[in-house]
Amino acid sequence: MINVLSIAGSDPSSGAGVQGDIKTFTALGAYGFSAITALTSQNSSKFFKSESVSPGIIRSQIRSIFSDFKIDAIKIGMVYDKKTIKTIHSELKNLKVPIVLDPVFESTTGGMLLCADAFLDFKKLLVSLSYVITPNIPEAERIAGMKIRSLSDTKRAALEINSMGAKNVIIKGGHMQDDKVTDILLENKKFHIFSQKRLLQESHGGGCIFSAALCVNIAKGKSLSESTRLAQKTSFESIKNSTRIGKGIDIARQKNADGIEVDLSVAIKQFVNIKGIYGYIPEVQTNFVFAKPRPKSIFHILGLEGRIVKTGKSVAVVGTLKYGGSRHVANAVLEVARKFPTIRSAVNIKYDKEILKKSTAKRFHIAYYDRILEPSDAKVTEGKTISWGIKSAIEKLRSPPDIIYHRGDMGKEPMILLFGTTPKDVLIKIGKIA
Ligand code: PXL
Repeated sequence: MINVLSIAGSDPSSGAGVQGDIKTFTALGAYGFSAITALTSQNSSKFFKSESVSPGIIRSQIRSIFSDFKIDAIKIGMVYDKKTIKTIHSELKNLKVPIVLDPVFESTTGGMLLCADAFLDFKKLLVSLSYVITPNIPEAERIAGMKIRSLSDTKRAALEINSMGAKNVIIKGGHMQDDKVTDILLENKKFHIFSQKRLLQESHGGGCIFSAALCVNIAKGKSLSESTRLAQKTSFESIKNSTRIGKGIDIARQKNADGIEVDLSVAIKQFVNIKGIYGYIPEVQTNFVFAKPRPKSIFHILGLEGRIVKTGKSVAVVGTLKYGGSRHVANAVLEVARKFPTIRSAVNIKYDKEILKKSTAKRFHIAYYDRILEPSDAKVTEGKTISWGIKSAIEKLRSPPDIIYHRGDMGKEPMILLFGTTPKDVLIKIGKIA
């Protein structure tokens, strides 16, 4: 499970604020917690009132969460006044959890979300606490204290905000006069540019959805640039999907994420965090896949377009999840699923006799093929080798395999493939042998 916390204001129309964040977290497959900093009264036409929650109960909400749950990432939204900022700062300053700071100063309907006299504390105490800050252009202008008229101004503002202590900076380009929307990410002194078609509709909640989606993707262990790309995609789709629910402005609506993507990315994060897992990564590195029910081709199978790679005594995920992203492991699952449709997930690990011994002790169902017996026409066709091998390994099986291995061939590394019904099932099996 991925756990994320929103520290933000209540929006009774549920488009933005804590309610909007919980919807985004849920749509992306995370569990959403909340600590409410302020109450607002607003609807799709008008912003009426707001008031802050007392420091004592804000502190108590945050402590009640951290004393029980393991939080993977935090999003901070509306913080309203000085005492709220001071409370949040003192509660979070010693935590190691990544913080996404969404600087919200004013709502689309004109409501004040940060008091004028709290701005300096906001900069001093919260900007410096953030792993990444996500202003739009007017917010970035205010924080950096400069006008932004061009992409090079945007980059200068990002560098300025970075120098104020925000570890990484995303400036959302929606307010720039341009046919496209260009968001920029400043990460480790390097810029990444993300362009997207401009949508013409105005809606309530799109900015909150961006930062909440960013928060979930960071919590899932994705890289910051991949998290930014996905957050842009999620907010674009939500704005496109916005609905006129009330009499005023449309409200942005999150669409449920692909459950296969959620399950596999959570499992990959857990996999790379297994102690000593680097010892199980083969020379050709590792892929982890999850298929849709009854896959007909590798394009029905989600896998890394890239690999889980060993870097010394740790492992890192390189590349992104895509249908068709894996060939080798995906073709293996495709072949097993033809005969045993309950099998939809697999990972490849280093060949090791000890692992096979342990697997036997755990009563795993183990199958084997010999690459040396492979007909030469299979060898020359890319992707056929694995299909041939898996077919020959499962030919006589009456129940699904847990493991299929081969001992290699001239210049071919031996390999173990571990299968399961879901990525979680695969992880449980790894837990029994690793
Ligand atoms: O979208 C920014 C935002 C954040 N938090 C709350 C809000 C709004 C915008 O209306 O109401 C509580």
